[in-house]
Parts: sequence; structure tokens; C-alpha cells
Amino acid sequence: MGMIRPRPQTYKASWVLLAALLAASLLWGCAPAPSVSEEPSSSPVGTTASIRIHASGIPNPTDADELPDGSLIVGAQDGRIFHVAKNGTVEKIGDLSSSVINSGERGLLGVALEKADATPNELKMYATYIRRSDGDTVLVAATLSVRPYRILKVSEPLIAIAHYNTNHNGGDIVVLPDGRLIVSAGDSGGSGDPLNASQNLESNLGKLLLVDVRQAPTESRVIARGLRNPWRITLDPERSTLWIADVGQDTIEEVDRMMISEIGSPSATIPNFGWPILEGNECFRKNPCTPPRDYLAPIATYRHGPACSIIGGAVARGQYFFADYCDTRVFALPLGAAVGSEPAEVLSLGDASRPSALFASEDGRIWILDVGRGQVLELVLAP
Ligand SMILES: [Ca+2]
Repeated sequence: MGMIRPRPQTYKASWVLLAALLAASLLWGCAPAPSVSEEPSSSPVGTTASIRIHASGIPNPTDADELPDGSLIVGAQDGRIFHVAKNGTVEKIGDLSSSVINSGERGLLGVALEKADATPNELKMYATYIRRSDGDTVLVAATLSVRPYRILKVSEPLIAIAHYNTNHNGGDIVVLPDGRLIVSAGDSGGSGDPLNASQNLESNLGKLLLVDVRQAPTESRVIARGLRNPWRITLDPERSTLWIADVGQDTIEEVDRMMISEIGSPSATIPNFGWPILEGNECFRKNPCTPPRDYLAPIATYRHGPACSIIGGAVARGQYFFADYCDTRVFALPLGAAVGSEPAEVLSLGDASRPSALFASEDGRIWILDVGRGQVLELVLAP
């Protein structure tokens, strides 16, 4: 997208969540923190936008979800789970770190709450992390008490996704209204998907998985392929559309979209998002190339420099909001955007920012996790 202007710094293309996180932490420890821009700016989403710091002091937050009372749970890369009260108070409420590899791109990757099943006293939290014993991505279910918020017990892994490399782990979790989950899985890294795993329907790598935790044992099947590192996936409030922020290789980042109705039955088409035949909207390595069967082209793409890794995604106000790990700006796309759309720039988070996730509350508030500053930010749009 043309509005991404080059900045002095350049970054390696690969998704380096935590070499960079460590660097950011060190920087944070020894230099004055640049302040977040709080000056409201006019925004192409039709209103003014500004950033508010909601909570601080969370080391390397990777994912979060909203509790029924409007407070938040936040998962940290090392496996700790924090509660963030509505007034921004941060409290550790659980710790999975003894089970988690916390290194590079590995760690606790995703958290999501099952709110439909919640009782006045407890609810269920799902988490994905890289298992210490073997490096697999595993999905677990934890019981979360309500007064006070505490992780009481954690299940044995419900599914395990084997890796042959240490990066591109995906690991995001979406809870569907019927209690099933969608879990994202990356291609397991290296460069260019050397095993062609993303296209192989026999592999769970480079896929979206529909995970039926209502069954014992848990059942899982592929519902989308051709993804490289779908680090963040987002269900819209109507539960009809899934937005996928798929991290690119050396050149292009992409936003994908699929209909939830497309995952309804075993005979449903399995959309193919093209990796590693295409990176974004261009042929990857072999040019010309033929898009695969059932190919879904990206809704939007943008090129690297300073951008390096797309970070999804919050659906609110009829827009899909996303950011980039190396480019501090937040962008938005209308939910009805056609293939090949140009995202609009909403605002800049400031140079110390390293977004790891965006998400929206039920009431439409937009949150950004910032691993660079260990903060939960709110993107405030004027009414
Ligand atoms: Ca693609």
C-alpha cells in the first residue's frame, strides 16, 4: 500500500517476535520511553483517533480476550496469565510457564475465553503454547474462577501440532458460538515452506483448524490451507466472517477473509490462500505461477519496509483494524472491502511500539497489545 512511507530503520523480513522483544525490553530498561501520541488526529475511518494507555507492566503480552464484566485477560509470552481490571490494575492470575518454551517466536501464543458456558463462578479459558517437552504447539483448556479471577486447573493438551522448526507457529484461537474453536497454525518456519506443508492437506501446518472440543477425544480438521503464519485471526461480531492476518516472507504482508459458512460441512470447500505459490498477491519464487484450486486472493496487501509482519486484528465500527510489528501505524479496511483494497492509515502508535495483537470488546472498544512497552493500549475513536 502506497501510504507506507520508508523510515530510517530497516528490519529483516522474518517474523522475529522475540529476538526483537528482548531488544525492546532492554531498550525499555535503559532509555526514557518515548511517549505515546495522545494528540487526536483526523482519521480516514470518519472520526478522530487517539491512543490511551490502559495498563502497563505486562512483560511481552502476546494475546488477550475480554471477560464478561469488561475487564481483560492477557497472556504473556513466558506463560503467565494476567488480569487487567477496568481501571487498568494488573494482577497475575495464573502461570503456565513451567510447561512453555519461551524463546524466539515460541511461547504462549494465544488465549481465548468461552463465554457462552460461563457460570457466575467460573468460565473456561483456552490457551495455545509451545510445549517444553517436545516443541509442539498444544491447545489446553483452563478453568478460570471469577471472584477472584484465578486459573484453577489446566487440562491435558487437547490437540498437539508437531513442528520441525521453531518459527511461524500461528497459535491464535477463535471461539465459535457453538463452542467449537478455530486454531491457526503456521507453516513451521524455515524459509519458503520447504516441506510444502501449507498446501498439504495431510499436514496441520500452514492451516486453519476447526477444533471440536465438545468431542472426546477432541476432533480437529483442516478448514483453510495455504497460510504461512496466521498469527492473528479475528471473528467479526456477527460471527459470519473470519479475518486472517497472514505474515509474509521477505516482501508482502496480507489480509485474508473467509466466510464462516464455508466451514459448515465436511464437504465444504477448503479455501486455499496460496502460500507458498504466492506471497501476498505476487508469485513466490516461481514466476509465472498458477494460483491453486479454490484460491482466495488477499483483500489487501502491503510491502515491507519499514513494515515486516502483519499484526491483526480488531473488527469494530464496520472496519477491520490491523497493525504491523515493525511499522507503528494502525490501518483499517471496511468489512465489505473487495479483493485488492487499499487500507487507510488510522494513526501512528509511536516509535517504541511493537504491536502483537489487536482485538475488540463486545461494546466496540479497540485494544492493542504492545510488546515493545509491555502495555495494553486503547485505540480511541471519537463517537
Ligand atoms: Ca496468500
